[in-house]
Amino acid sequence: MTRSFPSRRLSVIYSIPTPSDSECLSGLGLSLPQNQASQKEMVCLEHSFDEKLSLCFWKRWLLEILPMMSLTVTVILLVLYYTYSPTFSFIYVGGSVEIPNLTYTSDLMHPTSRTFILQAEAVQNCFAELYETSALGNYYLKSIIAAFSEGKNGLRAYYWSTFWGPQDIVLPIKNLTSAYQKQITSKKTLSVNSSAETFSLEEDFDITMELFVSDSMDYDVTLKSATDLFWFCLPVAFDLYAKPGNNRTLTLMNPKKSFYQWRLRVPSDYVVRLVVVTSHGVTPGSCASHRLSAYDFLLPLQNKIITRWCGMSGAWTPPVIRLTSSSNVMLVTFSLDRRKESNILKAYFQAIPKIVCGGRYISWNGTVISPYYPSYYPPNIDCHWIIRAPLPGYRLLLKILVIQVQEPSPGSNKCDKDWLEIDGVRYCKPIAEGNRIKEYGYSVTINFHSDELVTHRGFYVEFRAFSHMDPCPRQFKCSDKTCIPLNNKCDGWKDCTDGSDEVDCGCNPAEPNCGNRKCKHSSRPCRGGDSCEDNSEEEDSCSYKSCSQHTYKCLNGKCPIKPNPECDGIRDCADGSDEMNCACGKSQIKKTRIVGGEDARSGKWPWQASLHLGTYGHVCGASIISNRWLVSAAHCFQDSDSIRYSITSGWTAYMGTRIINKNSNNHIVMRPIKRIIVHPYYDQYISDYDIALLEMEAPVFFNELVQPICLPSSPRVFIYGTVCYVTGWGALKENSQLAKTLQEAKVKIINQNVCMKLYDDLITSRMLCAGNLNGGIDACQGDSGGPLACLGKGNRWFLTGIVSWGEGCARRNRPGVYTKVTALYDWIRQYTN
Ligand code: 4AZ
Repeated sequence: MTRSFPSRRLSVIYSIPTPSDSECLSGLGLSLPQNQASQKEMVCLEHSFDEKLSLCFWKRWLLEILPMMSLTVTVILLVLYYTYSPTFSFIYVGGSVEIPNLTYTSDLMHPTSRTFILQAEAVQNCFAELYETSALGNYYLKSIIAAFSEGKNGLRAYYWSTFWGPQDIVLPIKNLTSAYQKQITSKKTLSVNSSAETFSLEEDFDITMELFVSDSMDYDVTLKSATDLFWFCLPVAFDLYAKPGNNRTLTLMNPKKSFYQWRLRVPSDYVVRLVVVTSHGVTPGSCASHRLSAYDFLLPLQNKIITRWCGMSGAWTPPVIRLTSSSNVMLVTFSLDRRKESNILKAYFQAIPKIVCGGRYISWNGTVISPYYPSYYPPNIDCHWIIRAPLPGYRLLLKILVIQVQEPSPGSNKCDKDWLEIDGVRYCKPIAEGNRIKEYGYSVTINFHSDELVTHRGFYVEFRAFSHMDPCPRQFKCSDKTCIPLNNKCDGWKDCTDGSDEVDCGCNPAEPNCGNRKCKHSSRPCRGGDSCEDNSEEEDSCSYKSCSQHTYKCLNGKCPIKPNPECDGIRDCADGSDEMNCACGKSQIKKTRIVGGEDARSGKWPWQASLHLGTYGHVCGASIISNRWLVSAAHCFQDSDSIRYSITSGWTAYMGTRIINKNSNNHIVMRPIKRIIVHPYYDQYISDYDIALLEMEAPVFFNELVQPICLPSSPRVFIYGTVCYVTGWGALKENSQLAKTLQEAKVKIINQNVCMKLYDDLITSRMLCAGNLNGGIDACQGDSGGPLACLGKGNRWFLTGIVSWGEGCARRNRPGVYTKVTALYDWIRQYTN
């Protein structure tokens, strides 16, 4: 069937304007199903062959009479058409139907597969039969099945139906389609037989339909393909499926086309989580040239957008963003300006179990968060919580720490789209610091609603019970009347902003407390150096237990009972092997940022190296672990579009330096890098195994400013509260300049489970988190590869972590993530022993 249509008529809202001078328009004239593109080529060829034959026979007639006749007829038709016809335009509607009794198979994921084509034809014919025999039959053009997915009870098909008609048929189309839900249910079987397979819609199948309108931003390319008019400029489409536990990647590096789409699917009882790691080229700003959109559907429908980033290409990198769908599918579209360089998209998706939100809490304190926080909450969700104080007489205090939800419609003051509702009051806009805390009664009701469009990070609310007689029940009351968990009292860390949790800990100022409610007795040091009063220090130096992967093993094969026995100044192994190879980790200070840190004193961190690349200067940090080897982060050596970071030549390590680019110091040591060994399992998308070993061209000679740090062996444990410092010349704040003087910052090791929650399960067993959950102190850009050094019992520093990643720098609840050195000890030793 060949049809051509005037292309200049536009339509609104439900109809999609036909682009008039798109490059795709040239060559228009035939309309065939998307999956019959090759057939179209054949038709074109046959036409030109026929024309050649006809030319000989009808030459005169064709040249003289026919042009005159056809011109006259065309003019008459055009006059009649424009005089009498109402304004017609294309009307596209998209939706999905679920067909029970049919199962989704992997073949149905690929539009070019035979299974897909046959199954799609069966459903398309069903639509055609229904619409063509309806009152709107004259306007109906065709239906196209664009995709299939696993439905709740069968097969879900995603369709576009195209009409050509006046605007006033939009409403009837909607009504008709709703009516079809019932009609299709009682329809006769539609089957497609082929020699190999039979696809049929059962006689009593139950179809559920949804009717939507296409998203005008992404319609142009997607619909072009869907409606076949523009088959020759099909978007590049990827169909992906992730099983639970798998991460599937979506990557584009300097793409050659200008429109890409990914149809993401997971099993029907899961939802899709999309993690966008990098999207260079997509910045805040205009949507005209670049946009990255995610839809809660497999078609680009305007009322199914979860989120969209727009803009011009540039250096802006959004933080890692996580989005969640409300069902088992998501469509991601990336539209870009090919003329701009360095367009990059790095993302992956995974199947995550659907959560049931809401519940009842009876608790002294706790948190209520939006579903999947800090991932974007899914569209179309309602949650209901009831919180109650544990005892009568107590009231609840709620603090809204984060609220980022879809804001109301322009001009509306009411929260009419997404909202958090606490005791009947709706919140949907940012709240001023002073208005975040409110007192409620004995119990409080919290509701959360998200509509089907546009989602954000959501909300994070802390609650605690209190009474005026007992302001901090089961908690410690700081002098400024804030409450902190009892465990944080005298743990060696200032948790109250005024530090009142670390006074009255039974230690005098000269003997500061060292955690576990113990004091550091400088006057009565434990054997091997100043340390905390800890019975383990006084243990029988040669008591052993049975060995396991969690125990330290002496060279003689025995395993001391004592945790972390190596290099603590005490001979715990009878063969003394725990104290061999301990010429490391000693600070050599003679006299006496990172974000939120301070200038380091000269010689305090003698293992810190600065890695320079050619003329770029300082790029990453590293740690000296022996006279030939440095340890750094694998991500420092990943090539970019314009810079070959992976090539050894060009890299130089500077050691014994405190102020960058200042060569006045005689102790400064420079060594070219001879070999870069990136961990073979390094995963650039999630920064797993983010470690690299660098072999120096020539060995270094140690001096007071150049020393190796101790490597902690695999069984070593760094308990919460261990004193750790991160050091480097990285940015002093997010997106700002590098530091000139080496910065140091004291950070806390953060519990792995807590960090997993904060980072949405992105923390693997090769990572550890450290920082301050209140924000303000952290590593930052340029610190990567540098050391997180923790003090061991023998007053030696151990390389506990390697600066790897984190969301921004020094943000609240976004601690720094480090490569966990103990997890990779054997790999390091394999090369560097
Ligand atoms: C970086 O880009 C980087 N806040 C390093 C550390 C952190 C963030 C970014 C942690 O090198």
